[in-house]
Amino acid sequence: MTTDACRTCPLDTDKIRADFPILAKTLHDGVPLTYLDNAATTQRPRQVIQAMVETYEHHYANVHRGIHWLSDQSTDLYEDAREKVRTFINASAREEVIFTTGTTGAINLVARSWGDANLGPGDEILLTEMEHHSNLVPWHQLAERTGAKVVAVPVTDDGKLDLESFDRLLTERTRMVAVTAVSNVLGTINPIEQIVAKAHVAGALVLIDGAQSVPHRAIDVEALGADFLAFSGHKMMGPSGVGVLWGKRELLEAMPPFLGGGSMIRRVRLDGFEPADLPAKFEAGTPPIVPAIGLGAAIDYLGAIGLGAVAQHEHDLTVYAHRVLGELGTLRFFGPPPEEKSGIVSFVFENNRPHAHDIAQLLDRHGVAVRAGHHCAMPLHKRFNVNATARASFYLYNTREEVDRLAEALTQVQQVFRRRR
Ligand code: C6P
Repeated sequence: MTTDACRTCPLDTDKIRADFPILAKTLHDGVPLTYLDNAATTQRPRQVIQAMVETYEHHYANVHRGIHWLSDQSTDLYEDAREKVRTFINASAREEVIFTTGTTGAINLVARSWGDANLGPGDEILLTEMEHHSNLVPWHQLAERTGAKVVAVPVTDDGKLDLESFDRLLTERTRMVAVTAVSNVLGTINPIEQIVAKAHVAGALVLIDGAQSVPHRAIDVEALGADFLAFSGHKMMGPSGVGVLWGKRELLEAMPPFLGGGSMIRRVRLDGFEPADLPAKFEAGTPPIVPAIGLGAAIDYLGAIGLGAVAQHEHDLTVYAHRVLGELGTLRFFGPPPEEKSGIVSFVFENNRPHAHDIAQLLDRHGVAVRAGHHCAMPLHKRFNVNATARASFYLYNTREEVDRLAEALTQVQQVFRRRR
């Protein structure tokens, strides 16, 4: 198998890879690490690691509490990070950017705060068959608490949303449409602009799960007009433990606080409390100070490279991966055609032998890291009649050589299993 030079890739992957110490790692017997598990979590460049080390070594204290200069420094850096997020997604105000623990934390915040206050029997939450459990379970829990109903838009055989069903299922009962911008299994890029427009005509709000899209393609929340957006720092080269909920100011202002504690109050009495203004109202307790600063550094890094170039690079790798893996002739792929999807390639061997978990384990011997399982999308796997898939997922530092290594390792996996039969 030979590697074609990527003609459309504007990214200098050699230069980028030099920023990521972990990518230079060799595993057992000097096998190089081929990290293709970026939909689960990405790696961090030195610039992000350094921003956090620098903070711990020189600027760290609790935020919004101290009167001392170290606390002022820490607070400034934390609030600078919020401003970087605001600019990155083009939100109109810093008050609309809430730091959470991740996508999961952000969606739970909306389901608990907005959901408990607004939904009741007869109301519907419209989501899709391709949702991650994080955009499914909080709505089920809300339905259990309030008597509202969860309704799901089906997925077509080629892994797209069935938009005719969406039109039919979106009714005057729909109060919230909760949809992922990009499927973490199929790589499907959903038409969120169209979904937002239709949902608003029907009088429903829209929450976009941006976990798999915000790190890879530019989003402009003002232009999109959605109501909420959730995403995670660790999927965009930031640290784990921090994520973002963006919400329209008037909605966030009307919502009751979710968690109670320090920082989220204006005044506390023994017989009650008054919540603080945004964004503090939704940031109870000591927030993820250094992770947020790390996320800000990741945004700087992404900004210097440009999300357009990142998306183009991943597109090239995805099309290339489908071509070379397709040459094996024995893989079943899931999702839309490679030209139409994000950098996620999920597959099984025909007849499911070897099983996805065995594939991942055997690939690991070749230093190739992929994920296998249901990827926290059980209903979607049921839809395609499999209980697990193997998944390769790309980011800006991946190369065609790494795709070749994956294909070569899969060829060997296939040979081992043929001999065993
Ligand atoms: N998907 C994957 O391997 P957290 O864990 O809160 O950072 O992100 C949750 C989440 C929500 N929505 C989508 C579409 C996701 O892909 C994820 C995380 C990882 O696919 C871990 S299960």
